Amino acid sequence: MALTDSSTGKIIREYSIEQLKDAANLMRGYDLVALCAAGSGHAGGTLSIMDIAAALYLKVAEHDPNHPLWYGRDRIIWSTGHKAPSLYLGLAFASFFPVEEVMTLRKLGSPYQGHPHWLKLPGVEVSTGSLGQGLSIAVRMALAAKLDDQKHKVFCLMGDGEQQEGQIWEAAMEAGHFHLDNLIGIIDCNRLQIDGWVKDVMEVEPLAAKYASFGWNVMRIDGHDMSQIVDALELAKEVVGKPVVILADTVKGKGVSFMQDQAGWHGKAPNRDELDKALKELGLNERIPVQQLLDTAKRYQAEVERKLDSRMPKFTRDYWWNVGDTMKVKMEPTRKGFGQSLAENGDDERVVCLGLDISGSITISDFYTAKPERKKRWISMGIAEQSATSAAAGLAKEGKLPVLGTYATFAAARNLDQIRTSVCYGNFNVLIAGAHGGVSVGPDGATHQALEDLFAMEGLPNMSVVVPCDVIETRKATNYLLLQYLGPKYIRFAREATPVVTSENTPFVFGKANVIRLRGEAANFADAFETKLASDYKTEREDLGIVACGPMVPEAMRAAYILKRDYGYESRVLNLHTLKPIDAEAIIRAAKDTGLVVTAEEHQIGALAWRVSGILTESSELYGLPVITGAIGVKDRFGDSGAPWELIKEFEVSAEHIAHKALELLAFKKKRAEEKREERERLFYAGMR
Ligand SMILES: Cc1ncc(C[n+]2csc(CCOP(=O)(O)OP(=O)(O)O)c2C)c(N)n1
Repeated sequence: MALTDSSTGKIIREYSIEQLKDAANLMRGYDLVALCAAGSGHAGGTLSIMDIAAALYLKVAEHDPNHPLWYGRDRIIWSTGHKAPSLYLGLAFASFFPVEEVMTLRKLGSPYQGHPHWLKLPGVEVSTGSLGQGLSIAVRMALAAKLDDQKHKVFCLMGDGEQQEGQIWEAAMEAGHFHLDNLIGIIDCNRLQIDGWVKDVMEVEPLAAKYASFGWNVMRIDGHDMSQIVDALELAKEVVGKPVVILADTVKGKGVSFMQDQAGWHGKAPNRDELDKALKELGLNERIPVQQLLDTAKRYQAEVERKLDSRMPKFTRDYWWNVGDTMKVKMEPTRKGFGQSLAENGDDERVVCLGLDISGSITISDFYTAKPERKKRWISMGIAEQSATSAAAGLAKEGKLPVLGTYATFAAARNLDQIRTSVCYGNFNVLIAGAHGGVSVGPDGATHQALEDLFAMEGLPNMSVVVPCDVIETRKATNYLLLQYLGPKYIRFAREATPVVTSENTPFVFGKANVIRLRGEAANFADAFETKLASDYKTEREDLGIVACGPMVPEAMRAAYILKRDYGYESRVLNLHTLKPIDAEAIIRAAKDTGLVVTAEEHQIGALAWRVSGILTESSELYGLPVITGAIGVKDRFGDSGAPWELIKEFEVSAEHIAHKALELLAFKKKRAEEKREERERLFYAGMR
């Protein structure tokens, strides 16, 4: 069967093998145009899985583009979420929506998110992106079909690197246990993952023997031979009494010579030249209206920017980073500081680093890059955050100083119970790096944006939490946590280039906040400010305090600049780089001295705001004193694809939003002071009478 009209049962379009091959080739071309327009994404894996996507969406799966939720449809679970464009193109070619729309891929507000989101796009069955979860969902959907006596099939697409996730094997065991013959797993065996060859990162083979031992029927095919793909899928539908897994041998980057078998093309998009070259190789340069498609993407993007800018709070001039002639700032990725520290301190024989298949990107591999002899203290774990966390506890128990890191959401949420029980309860000396924190992974979208990690990390007994504000502070914080601090520790930093606002001389004392004060304009933004340890700072009777951590520190500084230049207000910016243990004294003093505190966090509101309010409400020094508070942060919503700086605007966490909130509260503070003065006068005159 294939594309079906669900009301009549008639086939909408029948594809021949030749037509499927051609469709897959065209889909590869559109994929590369969409990635080029997005400026990011995953070329390698989308190309390797495209023949399977074409066979499934155009020929094998029974579904109806006009009724995406038709109950009798086959379900396709896209567990390998980063290959979302192949899924989108499968649906587009099956006429669920026009292919031109896919060109808005990875842009703010687009239904074509970096990772698939079923609530945004008809035809997408479930939301994925955190690897290893799809098969469990598919198992339950297959069981649900059995419960309801339904005949439809559930397909689940996975990667071979993805097989390293332990959850896959729980699901594999369940499917075998329940004899789910309506479940068909397909593994895109392109033999590569991010850190290199799967066999070197963490061997998963022999997959056939493993699945067979869990009671699955196993088929192995050439994943680029269209006849073999279609035959295997059709055959799989006929198997009785067992789930089926199709191991499809593929080539990452298939079809484009310079992308084939190259790990470097895993998470990369072609530029315009590379796109033209690739399309030529695919024989598509005459068949795809490239410029027209890129223009569609450009128009969408222009509208995104126009809308965002129209919603921004306005001031006397544009204060955005590096727009003016003065107050220029240097930008550098915060993550580099982490790698620099590991490179500097890695000679200590106790240091052991654990790789989680994102090593270059988060800079943890800098530990051994210049010193290959350290490789013996490098443990590649594969995509296995839970096991790696408990493994780190084991290393710490034996006197090592283990470091592990990945996307903050997989470093602090995927493995939360392991952090809680293996690491924190045992009070082990494990350094966990929540890399690519907050909105800094932009176009990857909600599944990859850690906006909740700090809640859990702060809430764990024994855990210390540091959120440095720039590349230099990240290096200093890592130095301290790695070699001097004993116990469970979490450091969170960003992926993107962010403003460098500290220097070698800026104090960094674990657990102690810094006060940052604007001292006038300067050619360089950082030079316009003076920074002192909060405990060394004497009040200057400022109008407000802005308490910030991480990338919100530079934003808070810029807000202080806006408030001073446009309104004459003085702000005391507190850089609260250590969230736990928190510098309560610095917060209480800021509240007492100014009477107005705004918190700023690149996180769901609360990791910082609620801790600060907790301190303010509990402090006996503040009993009876009026303190006005406001909070800037993400307002209880999931993330979205978009450029990181766009997301700063979208989530309303920019300096402009901090300044706007501060002005609202300052007006309130002024009004209250006015009312108090009038009350005092009234009482005075009443006393005279
Ligand atoms: C739980 C989780 N950990 C890490 C990642 C980051 N990540 C995205 S793709 C990828 C490699 C996947 O390898 P594989 O399954 O072989 O896919 P392919 O190489 O075919 O793209 C990783 C580690 C993720 N998305 N989810």
